[in-house]
Amino acid sequence: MREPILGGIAQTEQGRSRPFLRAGNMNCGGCGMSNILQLLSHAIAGRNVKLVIPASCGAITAAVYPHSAFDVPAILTTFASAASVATGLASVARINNEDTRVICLAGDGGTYDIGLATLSAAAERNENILYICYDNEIYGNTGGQRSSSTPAGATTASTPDGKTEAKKDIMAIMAAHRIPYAATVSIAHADDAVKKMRTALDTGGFRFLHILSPCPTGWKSEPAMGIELVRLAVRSGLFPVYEIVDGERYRISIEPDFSDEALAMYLSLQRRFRKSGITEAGLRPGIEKYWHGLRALSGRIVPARRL
Ligand SMILES: Cc1ncc(C[n+]2csc(CCOP(=O)(O)OP(=O)(O)O)c2C)c(N)n1
Ligand code: SF4
Repeated sequence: MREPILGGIAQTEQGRSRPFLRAGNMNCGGCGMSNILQLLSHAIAGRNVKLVIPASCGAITAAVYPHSAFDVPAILTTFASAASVATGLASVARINNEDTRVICLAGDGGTYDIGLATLSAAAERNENILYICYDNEIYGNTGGQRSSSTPAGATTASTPDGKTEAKKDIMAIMAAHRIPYAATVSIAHADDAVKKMRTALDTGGFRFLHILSPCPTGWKSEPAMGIELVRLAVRSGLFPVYEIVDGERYRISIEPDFSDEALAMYLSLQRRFRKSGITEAGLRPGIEKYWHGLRALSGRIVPARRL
């Protein structure tokens, strides 16, 4: 039996600690996706898992064949086929009566843009897959081009003056498929994150997790500030943390305080927002509009003073 080395620690059924993302992986220092994989280790805790990863930084994480930094079997796919390959693996597991969770791990480019057709098809068929989008808001692996998840105002390799279009609402798209479980996850709130990952692992049918994933390389931020950036995004209301059951029951998981100071700090700690000059005052109306919609969907009564 292999001894644990570095990386995420997973408790197996035998109580043995086991890393899910091992040392020797290729992620940049401070990569949010590494944090996600560490949290996933805690959630998996002995469950049998297979990973499907389309073209992305995640496809490089494992390092050079025949070595792998993942402690589970991982298949790398083209962008367009990830959800289809996962469908095949889930079908084989069902036919063989195997208790296996098939997890698709994809970036925002693979999710919001290039893989959207097969993602939608698998969600519509309610395939037994957990699809995790680690959203670094760029095509990170190819030098940081804009995706439809990049927020307005962010400078990328293909939007040198700052993107002008708003970020696509992927959660609304997934809710429209009426899948059993969808949630947004904050890596700055570990208990909530692991709880949601466990719910997603143990729910049948199609599940979707959307996780904001700091990318110091593309965001032009300090590697040590990733978790703090997510905390600021959640606190300011910029990244709402909530769950959607069956596409219609919305539950807000974490209440923001809508702090302008937190929003200003979020912007100032990333050089990608400098050139466009986007400010917290510029972002606030969009945040308010989103939260009004979210409150209405979650059936919460909105105090007059707050959103
Ligand atoms: C159809 C196709 N177009 C382009 C590429 C080149 N490519 C490989 S990884 C990548 C970026 C993926 O971005 P994202 O899905 O956001 O994941 P990240 O790299 O940020 O982890 C691109 C464009 C490709 N492999 N296939
Ligand atoms: S480019 Fe960004 S997402 Fe890719 S490994 Fe580096 S920090 Fe992580």
